[in-house]
Amino acid sequence: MRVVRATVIVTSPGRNFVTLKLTTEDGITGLGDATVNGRELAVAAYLRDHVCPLLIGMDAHRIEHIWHYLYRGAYWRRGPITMAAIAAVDTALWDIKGKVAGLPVYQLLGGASRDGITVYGHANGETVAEVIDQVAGYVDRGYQAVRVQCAVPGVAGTYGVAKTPGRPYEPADGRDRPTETVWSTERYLDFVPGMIAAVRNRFGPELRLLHDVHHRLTPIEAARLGKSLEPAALYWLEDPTPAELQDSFRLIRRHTTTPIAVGEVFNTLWDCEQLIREQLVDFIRASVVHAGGITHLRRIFSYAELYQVRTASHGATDLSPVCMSAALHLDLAVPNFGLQEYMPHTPETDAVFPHGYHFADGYLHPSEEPGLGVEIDEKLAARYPYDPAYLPVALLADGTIHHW
Ligand code: EZ4
Ligand code: CO
Repeated sequence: MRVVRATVIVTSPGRNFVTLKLTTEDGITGLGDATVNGRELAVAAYLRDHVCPLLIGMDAHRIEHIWHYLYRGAYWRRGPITMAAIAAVDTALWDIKGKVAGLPVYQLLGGASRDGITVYGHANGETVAEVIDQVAGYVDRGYQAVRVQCAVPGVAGTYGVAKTPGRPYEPADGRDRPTETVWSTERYLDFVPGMIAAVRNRFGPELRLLHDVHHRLTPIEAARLGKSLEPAALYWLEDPTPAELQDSFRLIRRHTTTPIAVGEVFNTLWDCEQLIREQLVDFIRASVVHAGGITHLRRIFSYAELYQVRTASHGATDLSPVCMSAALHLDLAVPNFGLQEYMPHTPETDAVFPHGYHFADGYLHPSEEPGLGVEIDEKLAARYPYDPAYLPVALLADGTIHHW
């Protein structure tokens, strides 16, 4: 079953998405997400110029072989652009295999290990009262887990707080250059424990509460925060410190039992091998699009399972509905599923990517259609041309570049 066409579709129905579409000689199509927020055209070029020509004539059934052909065959390994491109090919091939088999992809991965995918929503308030209101809204809609972020008084443009209420907040909105936000570790560390304690007191012990630090702290500051949050019994504290230096997490572990989730920017198993093997994290946040597709993410999850590390795939709105569909099939199948991030896309995005996954009573359910159960409306996609956008940068008061 030869691949006869490989096309890259860049569309911006509210934000930019890069999608790979493969077509086989019998007219079967498969989709893969290749979006790297703020660097979209680099992946589009990597695919168009270097990968699509190689795929023509290849046997679409040889998923594992093609993965290694693109990984080993490039010589230059890893990195977000390479791995997002490989992910898109891999995801599209799983989609095709499912359609050929007449089965949803989770059936090809071993079948359902659970009845539905527990997801968490995002509460992002300007004030603690607003955060509590938003959490209450999620609880009313049946969510069992909520990530809580709140504007820190005196810190303009705190990560995770929407500029326009109700709009997805990852603000890849700097058109010519990144917008600049300020950061104060002192104000943040002073404010966050009280904010989270207030939410915990209001909602009781059962609701899973999460908080994302977005790599802003040093290891010892992260240790202090983890310790101060212990009474609130977080489900996880996310990205407490940058993970390039993995020994940092040994230091955090020495001081706190607050569970740690890391990995939304990871590209391969080699980015988290030590973190998992030394049990320095509790949840691994790698995603289908940024960690080499279903084939490689499954490998990461299997490795994590050996060490009782659970899955927690990144699912922000800069990952397209194609990635979300793929994530749900994997989430349903793996034994060590933990929790899936879920931010609904805008109606414009949903219209460009019609999909069968749906939310009911706190759970997401993948489509039962053969393959991934997501398509792309190319005519509609063409009405939303690429729109340059950058993620913000964060500066300290003296102008030093900090981690955003
Ligand atoms: O800032 O996806 O947990 N979610 C996150 C996201 C990231 C964006 C970056 O593109 O940290 O909101
Ligand atoms: Co995050």
